[in-house]
Amino acid sequence: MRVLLIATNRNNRYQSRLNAQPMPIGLAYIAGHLDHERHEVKVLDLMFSDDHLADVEATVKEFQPQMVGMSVRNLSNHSYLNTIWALPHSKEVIDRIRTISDAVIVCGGPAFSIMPTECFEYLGCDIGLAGDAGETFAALAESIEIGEPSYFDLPGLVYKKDGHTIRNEGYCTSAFAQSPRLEDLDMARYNKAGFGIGILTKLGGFYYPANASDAQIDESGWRVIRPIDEVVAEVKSMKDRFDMKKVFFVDNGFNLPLDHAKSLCSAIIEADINIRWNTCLAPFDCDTELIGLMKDAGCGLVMMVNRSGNPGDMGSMVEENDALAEVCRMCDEGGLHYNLGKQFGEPGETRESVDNKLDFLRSVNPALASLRVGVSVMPGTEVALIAKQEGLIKDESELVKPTFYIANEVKEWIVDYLKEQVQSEPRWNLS
Ligand code: B12
Repeated sequence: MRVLLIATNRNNRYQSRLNAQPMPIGLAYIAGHLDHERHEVKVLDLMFSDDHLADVEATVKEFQPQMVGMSVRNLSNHSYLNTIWALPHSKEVIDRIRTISDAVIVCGGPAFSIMPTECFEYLGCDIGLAGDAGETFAALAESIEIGEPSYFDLPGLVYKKDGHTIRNEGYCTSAFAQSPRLEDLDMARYNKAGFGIGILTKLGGFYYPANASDAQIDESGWRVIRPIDEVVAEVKSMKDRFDMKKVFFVDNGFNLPLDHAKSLCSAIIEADINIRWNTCLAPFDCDTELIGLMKDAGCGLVMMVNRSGNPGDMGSMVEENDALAEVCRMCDEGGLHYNLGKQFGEPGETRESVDNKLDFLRSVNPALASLRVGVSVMPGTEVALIAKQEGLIKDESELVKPTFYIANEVKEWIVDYLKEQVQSEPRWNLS
């Protein structure tokens, strides 16, 4: 069967400022799990297209796919000041394919998996798969090829039956036993794209998607945790194959658990790979030994995941800030650059808590501080619940569109105030 895989992401920024074109690693895993002896597979990545819809049309006309797999990465850019909703762009792609092809269109990806039913209905695809879908997409391709309708019981599947959208319980899960297939991507360009080419190390189930059921997370609390020797071997092989200078260890908390992080750094140092890398650091449970090892192993920059505590409860905010300040101090002393994110306008926010956050940012020394106006509300979160109670949304399904929560107490002045504050701080970015 002819299978066309499309990476639809065209966002090229992180926090609306830094150059970031993340290689579509999820789609590469999907391609890596397909049986290439059995199927003819083509990959179309829209990231660098000048005219993406024309490229879609030309590829579909020429390749005549019978099945199309589309990766939907971002719901939006989550910026209040310059909001870009990403889903309409994926919908446009589907609409264009429909005008020239009867292929079965299957959507998945990080954004899709956060709101599978809503994305399915908005996008108008034929099938959706929520979760890590390497093996499941491959199984679906086999079933579709032989015309077998038995796939309707797959976990995480979304489809239409008698005019109604049905979403099967759970999520697709993957053992990540196959490597991502990178040869169809423009690796030379991704090599220069900022942040580094993604290499999966581990992902925490607690963060993705916000409302994930336990089915997607194993007993250790991780969605994926790859063996250290496998990660090191992949870095080596990617460096040899693509002359890679920089990678991004895909992980929401590289330092968790601490022993694992130290072992990975030591293995990288021992293997003498000599590569620069970036990653995400959880702002707690860290020590100076790890920071030293990270630096020695080639780490250039860490992104700190935002955890503000509860602005309505000064105690919890001070606690979070103390833990974060401690990690920042370790990074400053160890010479490790870090980016920090802070949200303003959370539930309970007041003038005092805003000033407290600003004082905190002035007390540390990040390479870039991302100040974000409002909370971009995600389903299944506490803010979503409050947004509903306060009438900002009627139902969480509305969150398929960008929705920002800004506490009433600061709403009137927060944008002007923050704009004024960032003017004197060149390394602060407001979005
Ligand atoms: C690492 C990361 C980054 C790094 C990327 C670095 C790099 N070089 O790759 C950086 C820091 C740059 C980044 C930036 C941003 N990110 Co980010 N990022 C992540 C993170 C932690 C991991 C993504 C990843 O690589 N996963 C590993 C791969 C293997 O998994 P995957 O992509 O999900 O693919 C699997 C499934 O989704 C599925 N799948 C994928 N494609 C397809 C296709 C089909 C057909 C099917 C069936 C299935 C399928 O199967 C895959 C294999 O298992 C996720 C959160 C998370 N824990 O997942 C957020 C996440 C993807 N990011 C997100 C966002 C919002 C952003 C930003 C917009 C933030 C901002 N304010 O600027 C930017 C956008 C950047 C851009 N230009 O697009 C959101 C996207 C969804 C949303 N809420 O809108 C996520 C999900 C976080 C969240 N929970 O909100 N990010």
